[in-house]
Amino acid sequence: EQAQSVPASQLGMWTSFLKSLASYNGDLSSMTAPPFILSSVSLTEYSQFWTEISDLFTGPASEPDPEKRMVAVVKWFIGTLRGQYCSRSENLGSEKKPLNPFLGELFIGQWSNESEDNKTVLVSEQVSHHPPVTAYNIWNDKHGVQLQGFNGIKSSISATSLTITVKQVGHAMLHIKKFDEYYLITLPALHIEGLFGGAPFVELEKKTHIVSSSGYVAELDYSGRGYFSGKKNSFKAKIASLKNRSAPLYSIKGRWSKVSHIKDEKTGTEELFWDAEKATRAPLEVKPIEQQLEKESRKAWQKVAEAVKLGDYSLIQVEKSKIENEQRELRKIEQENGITWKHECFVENPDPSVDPFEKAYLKLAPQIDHTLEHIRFRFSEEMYAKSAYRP
Ligand code: CLR
Repeated sequence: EQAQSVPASQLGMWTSFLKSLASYNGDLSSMTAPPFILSSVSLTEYSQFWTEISDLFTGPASEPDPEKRMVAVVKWFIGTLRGQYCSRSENLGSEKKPLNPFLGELFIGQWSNESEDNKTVLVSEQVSHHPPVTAYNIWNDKHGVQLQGFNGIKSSISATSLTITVKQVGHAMLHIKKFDEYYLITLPALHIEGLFGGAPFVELEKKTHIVSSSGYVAELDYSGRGYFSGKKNSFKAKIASLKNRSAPLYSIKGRWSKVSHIKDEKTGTEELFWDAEKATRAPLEVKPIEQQLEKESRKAWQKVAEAVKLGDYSLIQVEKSKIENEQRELRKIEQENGITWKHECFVENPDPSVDPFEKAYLKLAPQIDHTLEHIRFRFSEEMYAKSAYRP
């Protein structure tokens, strides 16, 4: 079954790509891969998977009970996973190598839902290039919910099993205005299987947490199809009060890409938690490319994206180098003039006495033994208010 998904003309390239994994240098984005495995979408766009299911994102804000609110937050999080980790495989037949965003690249979009006052807006920015880090802020003012976070990856490769293992750096923070509550959300580790056959896909592993300023904690445990047992995309979760962590209030289990069930540990009753296949994930609306500014993702990558769609290897290289050279030139000019790059909407390592997200993070992180992120990015209302990129 080797490489059955690889177009015949790209088999040679695919084989050398697999061979090059053996001498992996730690930077996935720099590896030359054949066109069939390339995505025409930049990683700055991946932030949208957090809020494609609007009801789940805004739901917690209308839940008066803090315990049930925590359950609603966990449901929203589980609801995001299918989009985050399966959508390329579902829509394009396999996981793909995303475009590596340039410094300052912006991706802006919105879901207008049913009315103009009930919209969810997303601003995503590439805040670092070496190493690549994407930050985002997503909010719905009507419901008073705001999610911000950032992520990068650390990857390693097992040459013997031909698996890419990826740890995510970063975290997300949700704020619910009505209750002035913060939730710290950590990001799952993953690995990429199926490389040998040419149809890679993602599986999640290890644990993540969600911990709230209202005093609840959820521990989520991921597993996949093992050699002897287990099903793809499985997970188990426990929700407990921080005061009494050894006595879970709820337990959840099932498959995050399919169906899961929740059990109320007090009453013993069990019910459907989430059915990922029944949910509709709404695509976000993005300005037509002609109206976008140079730094906006789809505008900047337009030519590369077209070349990827054509599967034209040399055209992809030509168009990519144009962007890379332009970036190199920009960095050179900055250096010559002694200026440093300025982010459009995010602040690096903000002062917790002025940034409520940072303050909440510093309180919540120790509750789940989360190693403090070395560099943190937070959205700045002030910078955004001045930005030319506001929709
Ligand atoms: C980015 C942040 C999102 C969740 C997410 C989903 C899939 C991940 C992606 C993140 C980072 C880049 C990633 C991708 C799957 C494959 C891709 C690890 C974490 C790598 C760079 C591509 C490997 C190349 C093979 C497909 C050949 O919220």
